[in-house]
Amino acid sequence: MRQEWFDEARFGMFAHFGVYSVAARHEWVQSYERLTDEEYRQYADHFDPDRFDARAIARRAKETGMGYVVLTTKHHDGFCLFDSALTDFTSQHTCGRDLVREFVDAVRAEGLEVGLYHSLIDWRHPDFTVDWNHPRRDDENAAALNEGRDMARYREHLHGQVQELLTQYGQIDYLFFDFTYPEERDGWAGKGPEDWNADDLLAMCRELQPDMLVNDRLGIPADFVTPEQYQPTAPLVDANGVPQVWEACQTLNGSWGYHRDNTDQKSPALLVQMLADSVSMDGNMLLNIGPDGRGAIAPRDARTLDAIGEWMLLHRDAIVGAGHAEFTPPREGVYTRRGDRLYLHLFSWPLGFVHLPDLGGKVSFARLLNDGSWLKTSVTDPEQQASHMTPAGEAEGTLTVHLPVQRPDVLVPVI
Ligand code: H79
Repeated sequence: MRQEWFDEARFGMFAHFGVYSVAARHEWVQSYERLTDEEYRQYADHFDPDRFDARAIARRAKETGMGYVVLTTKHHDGFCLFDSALTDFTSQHTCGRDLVREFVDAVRAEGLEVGLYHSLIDWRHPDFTVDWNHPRRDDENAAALNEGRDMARYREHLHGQVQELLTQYGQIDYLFFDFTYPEERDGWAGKGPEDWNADDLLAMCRELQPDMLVNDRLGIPADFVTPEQYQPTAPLVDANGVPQVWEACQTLNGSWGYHRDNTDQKSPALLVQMLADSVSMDGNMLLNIGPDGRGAIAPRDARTLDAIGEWMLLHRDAIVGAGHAEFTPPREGVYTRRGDRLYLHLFSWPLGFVHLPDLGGKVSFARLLNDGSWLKTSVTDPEQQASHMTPAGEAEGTLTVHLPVQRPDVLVPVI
């Protein structure tokens, strides 16, 4: 099955890097601030990623416990990190480097799966029509800007670049297209699967890279669905109730590209909770870093990844190869399951005991995962329900796990 490695890995790294990393105020800066191509060009002219070290990124992903890494080959601004015959707006042109090649080689060398991100949107291409998220939508006479633009020619460009990526870099394991927005807004059109000729584009992916996973953002069903910056509240199913392979993509501070002045950093403990939460619902988490204007992993991001990596070192078995468990967890946390081992990720640390409904008689041994230490358990005796020694209202068969008063000194304790 195509997605076996993906289900197993559960945790991947996203890296958003481009000329917007030099602007350092969100990867949508050109659209948010309605910058002209000329105004935006200065960031490309001064794009000099002297500290972009693909091996360091790949190594960091591995040390964080991640199984795959995904790099932006082109974002909505149209700037390519690879050597494309179809445009000069590339890293090859500005700094003489094919960063996609460096990335693919480095990720493979670490034994991780290789993922590429490619934007369907291209604000710089002369044939890409102005729509509601285009930087030029507020220009005087904006509608006239669409005269002479021809999406058929853009489609050729898009398909051509995807073909380059899927034929010149060896085996690609994963492709994240971004994104489809068919609804109208503010009197402007959006773009749907027919704008990309999604059927043919997906068929080409299948032909060139038969084992590659493709996400759902062409606007047609593919291999996995991609909730962005939110956590589903239950395992995802399609309209017919069929379970979906899914991956939540998440930022460290709300921006995908490096945003220097945004200090709204999620804590390592919250990020581990989000990861456990995803796995508890049979999903993956793709955690993003935005390398800085020189291509280096920002120190605050490195510290966050270090802390998560330290947790993963001890708790890997509760994440990698794990998935949903058919038991109702206690209010303190979530379950994951791997084989016949059930893991309880405790998001809060209760006083003395945690009570697990329906698990009485089902657990042969309980321990803390971080240090392997045994935890005493007892099964609530229904005769004792009324006594002051046991909490009222617990169902028959509740397993009580006795906890030390001291919370283990890890981001999220797991039993
Ligand atoms: O590259 C990053 C962002 O710049 C870009 N996607 C991430 C990975 C992005 N910016 N804004 N958006 C995406 C908003 C788009 C959200 C949607 Fe969807 C994507 C709407 C439909 C597809 C997420 C998944 C929300 C609904 C389904």
